[in-house]
Amino acid sequence: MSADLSNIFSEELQSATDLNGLSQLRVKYLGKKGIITAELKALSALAAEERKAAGKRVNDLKSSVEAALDFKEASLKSDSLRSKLLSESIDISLPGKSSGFGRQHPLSRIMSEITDIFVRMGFSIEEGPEVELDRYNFELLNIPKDHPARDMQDTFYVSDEILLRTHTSPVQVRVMQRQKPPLRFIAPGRVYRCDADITHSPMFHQVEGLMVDKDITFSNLKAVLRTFVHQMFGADTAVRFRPSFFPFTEPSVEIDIGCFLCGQAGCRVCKSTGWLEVLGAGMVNPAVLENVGYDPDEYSGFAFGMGIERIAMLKYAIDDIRLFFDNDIKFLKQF
Ligand code: FA5
Repeated sequence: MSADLSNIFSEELQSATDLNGLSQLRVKYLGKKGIITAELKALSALAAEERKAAGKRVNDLKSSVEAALDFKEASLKSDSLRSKLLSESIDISLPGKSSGFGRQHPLSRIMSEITDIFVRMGFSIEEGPEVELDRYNFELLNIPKDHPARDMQDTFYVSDEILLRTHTSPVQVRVMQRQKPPLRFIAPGRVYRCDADITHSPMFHQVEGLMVDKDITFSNLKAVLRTFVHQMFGADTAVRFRPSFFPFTEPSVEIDIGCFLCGQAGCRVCKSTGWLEVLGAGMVNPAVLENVGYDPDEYSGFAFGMGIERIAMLKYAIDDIRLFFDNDIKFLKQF
């Protein structure tokens, strides 16, 4: 009887081709009401002398059925894993998804080029607040209230005494108030003016520069700024110092460079003049030195200030300042 059962089980085991069928088979033979379970129960009805041999047969059968079921289950599981892996195989020849490389914004690049040049000439870097007091932005720079020079810089006021700085020049005053000469620093940063067209933005960047010591002369100003222009725009660039006016410098100059776009022949960018304006500068007005407690008979200095967007526009031949702030990836990718 057990030999028959064993054969029947073997056939059924062979025809179980998935885990579900196998589990039904396990219930059929070994479950509570299973065939082998029933045989085990039936042992108690046998006479004692038969029970031992019959018990051994049934138990052997039970063990071999269990072992066969476990073996088949393991092999079905590994088959299904194998076919799952095959069906999910990864094509490693497909190109990966590129996340793209970032790059520096053109204004940040120009800003670091400028700061690098001055740091190489021994200038340190200072900072000042963007929300500034009228006192520092104007008064201590020799621009009293109601002075017509205030019209040169259209100002965003927070209150009567507080404003968004219109230039980086207040950093001159702040540093001079807290340090004694010799001074040699630049102050890069954001500034704000109520001004907007294709060459003017309400927020833009400037780099201020100041050098104060005994015996600083206009020759020092010329040497430092000529060196800057040559390193920034090329050693052959023509430089011109043209008289100008700023209340905080006396004398004051605008520094023009020969237009490198047309080789000074005259073009749309230089408005046919052959020259491009890049910097404002001058000898620090003695009135400003006095305002910060320096003795103008003992100390003298020069200061300069430039617009970063303007320099970037010239260097990269960009004719609309708004392109810097639109953050259009097609524009930014070109630098
Ligand atoms: C000044 O701001 C002076 N503080 C510069 C200075 C410093 C002179 C130290 C002497 C000594 P000005 O107003 O010209 O100067 O501005 C300097 C530069 O800022 C300009 O040449 C221009 O390049 C840039 N600029 C001015 N307004 C804007 C604007 N709205 N958008 C973009 N750039 C601007």
